Amino acid sequence: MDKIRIENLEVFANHGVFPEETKLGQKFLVSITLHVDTRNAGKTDDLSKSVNYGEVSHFATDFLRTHTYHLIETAAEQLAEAILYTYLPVREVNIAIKKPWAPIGLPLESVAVEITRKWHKVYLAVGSNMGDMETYIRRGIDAMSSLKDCRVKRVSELIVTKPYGVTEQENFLNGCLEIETLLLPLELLELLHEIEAAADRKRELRWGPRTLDLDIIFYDDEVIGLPELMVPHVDMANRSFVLKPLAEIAPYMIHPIYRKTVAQMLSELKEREKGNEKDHIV
Ligand code: A4P
Ligand code: MG
Repeated sequence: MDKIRIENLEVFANHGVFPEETKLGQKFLVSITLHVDTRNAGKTDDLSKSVNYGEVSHFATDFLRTHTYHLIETAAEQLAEAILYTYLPVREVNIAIKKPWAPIGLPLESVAVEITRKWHKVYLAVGSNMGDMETYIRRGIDAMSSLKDCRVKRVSELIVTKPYGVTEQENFLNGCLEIETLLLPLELLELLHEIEAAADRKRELRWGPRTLDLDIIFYDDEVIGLPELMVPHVDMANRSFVLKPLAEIAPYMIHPIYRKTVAQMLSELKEREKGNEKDHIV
């Protein structure tokens, strides 16, 4: 993606662990790289189609002057989030904060932290087969969209499906959603567990009945193999209750390992299930 760079913006502010730093203040040098698609602005010569670097420079200066943090790590983290919340065309931001006068009692040119933060595109599968299933699902989605660091972009139709795995249980209501989030994968998993817990979810039986289940299907095109989190979801290729609603909102999304689109995975699953009793869509 194209980039707009602001380099070594000088800001006099009060961040630091020592009391004299927060009291007297010192100079910080701030570099900001905005990942923005500038093609349209470049073709039309119209600033409203880009991001105004002057405005962002003033925004960063005001932000760093009006907040006081012990750590430049925190200053960079908070500034990155504030920019990503405020300037919608900015998909990713890189921030470096240098402290040329760091009081460490030794001569040094500067110390700096540099971080990159971005909006991640994530697909989630949602399911319920207890109580008022639709209400549990809609409340779960609302809980997610009420958070600053998550934006719900698309929600598929909710479909009734036959239970897969443990088959002696009620039918499910299933769907998929596309979200954008600043959360990292394990932070997102923790959030999903909190939303499930708020929906009276009890973990009694694996694959058993549940009020609300939220699974991460894709996280950008990352492949994650941790004991507590596997992405893409390991069994998605065998689940029509995932692939069908996912194909509605992201048919051309490519599985990063199988290198197949969601639509292709769905049609291959239908082919495999043809003729036997395994069609899980009611
Ligand atoms: N975990 C690992 N990878 C992921 C991921 N990509 N997303 C871990 C979310 N969680 C992931 O899940 C167990 C643990 O899996 C989590 O703590 C997390 O660390 P859980 O939700 O606590 O338990 P579970 O849901 O009973 O087990 P599991 O294996 O996640 O079951 P599934 O795969 O969610 O399947 N039939 C129909 N028709 N529709 C359904 O929605 N759902 C299930 C549950 C079975 N049959 C179904 C449906
Ligand atoms: Mg689950």
